[in-house]
Amino acid sequence: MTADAGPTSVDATAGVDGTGDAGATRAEAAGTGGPADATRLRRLAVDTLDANWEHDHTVPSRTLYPHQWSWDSAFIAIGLAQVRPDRAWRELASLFRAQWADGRVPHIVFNPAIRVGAYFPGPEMWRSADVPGAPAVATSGLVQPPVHALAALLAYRRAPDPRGLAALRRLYPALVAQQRYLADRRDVAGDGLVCIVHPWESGLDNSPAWDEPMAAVPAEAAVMRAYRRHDTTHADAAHRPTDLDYARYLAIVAAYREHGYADRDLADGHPFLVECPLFNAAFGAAEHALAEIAALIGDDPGPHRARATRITEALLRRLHDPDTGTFQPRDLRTDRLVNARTVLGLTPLILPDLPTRQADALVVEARSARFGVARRMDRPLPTYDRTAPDFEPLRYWRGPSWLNIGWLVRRGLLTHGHPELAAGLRRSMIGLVAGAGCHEYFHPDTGAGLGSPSFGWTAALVLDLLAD
Ligand code: 9WN
Repeated sequence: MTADAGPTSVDATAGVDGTGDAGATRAEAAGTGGPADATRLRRLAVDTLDANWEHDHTVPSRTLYPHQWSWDSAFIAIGLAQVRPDRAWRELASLFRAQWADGRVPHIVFNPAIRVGAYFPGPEMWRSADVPGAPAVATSGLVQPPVHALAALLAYRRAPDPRGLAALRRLYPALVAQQRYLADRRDVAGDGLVCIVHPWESGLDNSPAWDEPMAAVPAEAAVMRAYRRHDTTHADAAHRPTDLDYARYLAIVAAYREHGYADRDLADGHPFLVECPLFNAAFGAAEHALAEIAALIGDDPGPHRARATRITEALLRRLHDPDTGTFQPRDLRTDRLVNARTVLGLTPLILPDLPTRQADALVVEARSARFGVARRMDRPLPTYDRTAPDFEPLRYWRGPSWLNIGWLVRRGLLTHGHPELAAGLRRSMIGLVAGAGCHEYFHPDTGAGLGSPSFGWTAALVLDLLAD
């Protein structure tokens, strides 16, 4: 059981489905109906964001993740823009203050006021201060999916005032530098796609998508006896990555750190090199968003549009699996596509220039028994093929439902002309929060809340969904 401060769950029996839809699921019925329910949910979400606000950023969770995380801040800014626009811009500004000289936006920015040991692995493992070009504040050396340009654009659309425009103008060069880092330093295969060098960079840390590449990383679970994991004191160990996963995570961090976090020659020996469909879809979507931001601030959108086109073409060439019709990660160490069918494969739907044929195939995959997207969803969207024998309904990214992923898939469904499916997914996601509160993730069968009960992006994204 976790012990975050702030509001916990709402009464699952409160509120009825005012739409009169027969056959609504329990989660859907628990509060997606009348305006009173929406008000109650909004209150819960705002209270959660307020409780997690920490001087210039929002912590994902007070207990499990007490620092600033990169893609969390992006999702959180989207929700904050509606209720606390000033904080939305401060959230993004504080993250980008920690950008490295090479343009990388670190996946964790450590708050020096938090006691040593409150999160593992902490600054002592990353040792960013030893690296020329790292900021004064301690950070990790990894990145996360670049959803920030999209977040900045959407935040501005929610609060389109002169302060927002000024904030966009200030952020734009940093967002461009973030993309340039990824394009110039992380295109390990030279194919126009970004390579991630650690599963943490995907944001879906222990997804079955990484099982094949991770199996090749030499490590032993016993290594973890030398460390104290912090996550398992706040969350059930059965929900979290295993000790063997962590031993491998640390081995990959050590390899990258010893390489000075330099990206040259990675192909010669770095133990984990993967092209991820979600990361690269975000990379492409960022160029589409930058084109719109450029137009808003009087800059030239043309180069962004051209780059966006090239990224979509590269995704199609390198990560599209014609046998399944979906997108799969490519393990650069074997040059093979990974087999596991995870929700990562659906996320290129967020690209507006994905051709209709491939988009349609992704919609077929989304509607299949594997993922169950429907106008009336009887269960939440899982993160992994629920028909797979190794589907795990409780373990983190190996089955449970997460709001940021549902939010991205819904956005993709809207982009490609499936408003009814998008509406079904939206109802299902709002129902999850109505039934269980702003949890970190949810049981993919029952909708029960799992992980942290007061999680930042869940609160922010439910606000965004309610506003649509
Ligand atoms: C490692 C903060 C982060 C999210 C990731 C999620 C989890 C960290 C951890 O928490 O990862 O980065 O300690 O498990 O997997 O997506 O950004 O919420």
